[in-house]
Amino acid sequence: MYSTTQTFTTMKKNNITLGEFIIDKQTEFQYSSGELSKLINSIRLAAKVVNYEVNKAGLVDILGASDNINIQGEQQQKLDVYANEVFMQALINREIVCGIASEEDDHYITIKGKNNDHNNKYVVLMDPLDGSSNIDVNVSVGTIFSIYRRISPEGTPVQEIDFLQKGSQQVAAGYVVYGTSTMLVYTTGHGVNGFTLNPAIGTFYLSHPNMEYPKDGTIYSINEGNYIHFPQGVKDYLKYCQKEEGDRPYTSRYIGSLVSDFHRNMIKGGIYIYPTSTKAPKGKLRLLYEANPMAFLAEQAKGAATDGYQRILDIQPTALHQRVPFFCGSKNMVAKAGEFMKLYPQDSSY
Ligand code: AHM
Ligand code: MG
Repeated sequence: MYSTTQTFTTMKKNNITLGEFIIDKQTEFQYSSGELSKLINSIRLAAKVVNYEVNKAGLVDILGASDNINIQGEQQQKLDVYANEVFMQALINREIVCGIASEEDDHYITIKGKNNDHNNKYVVLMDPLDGSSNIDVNVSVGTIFSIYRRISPEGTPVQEIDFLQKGSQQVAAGYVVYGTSTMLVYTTGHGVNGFTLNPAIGTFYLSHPNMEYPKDGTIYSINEGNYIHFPQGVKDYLKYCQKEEGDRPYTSRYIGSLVSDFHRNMIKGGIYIYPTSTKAPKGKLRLLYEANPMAFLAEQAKGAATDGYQRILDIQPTALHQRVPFFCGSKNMVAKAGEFMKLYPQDSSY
């Protein structure tokens, strides 16, 4: 039983809100004009709005597919469309970015600044609601975001090259997981911090400071239903995971929501793999909206992310909706999977 004083001390210690944290950390940014802080604040706001909607998804007529088909030919769920609009609006209204690219939209959009100019410095890339197959069935989904400084001259409209930067150029990235509790986890290149939403008052609190992957893990996350379509290196690695030796066999855990699988593996230690396959020769995940932000977070959390051969963050993007195979997780596990991959030539179709 805590005494009144103890309870008070404990609450005080844990009481840092995301808003306070953002202000505290503002000086860590290379160019500390406050714009990046405002940007993360607007993502915080949008996350709360989407969280509210996700949580009552079963109560209103919002479930089910909408009529739109996105650029990858996939049917968008209503909630995907809604989340896309909320994040877009939150960023557009604050007039702090010069452009946004979304997994749900075919093209990037150009945004003017406060004085109807093109002076804003940042671009945002996002997957507003990832894990769409889980929306209708009350399983965790997530939002993923990625932020870069533009490379085209300020004062001119944003260009495609601003979005096609290597992942290593990201200035911030993060995700929101709408799970048993809702968390916002992000990095600005100084480690990874996680904030849990108190839904009663709509405030995110710092609950997971300095998140780090265990160096090793015992969880592997992959859609094994695709096994026969996987490259031989992946098949061999899976057999290695299942072999009885040392701390193996590993446990298989696969939610089918990247954000949730990543989040669990970062906390417990594990590897997430979405490889190429004969069904999806380039993999399924998008380099810009999914792999790059998660890879930045993984490295900041002392984990690793590769395409099976090379570091994700070193890949030069060539198209907005480019796909990439993705191996992400505890450092030693990603390295081990890479050893198996390297025994076979890299698939030339990728
Ligand atoms: P989405 O952007 O259409 O939701 O697809 C990405 C999702 C990831 O969150 C998840 O890990 C993966 O697709 C699951 O794919 P699959 O159902 O093929 O295993
Ligand atoms: Mg997605």
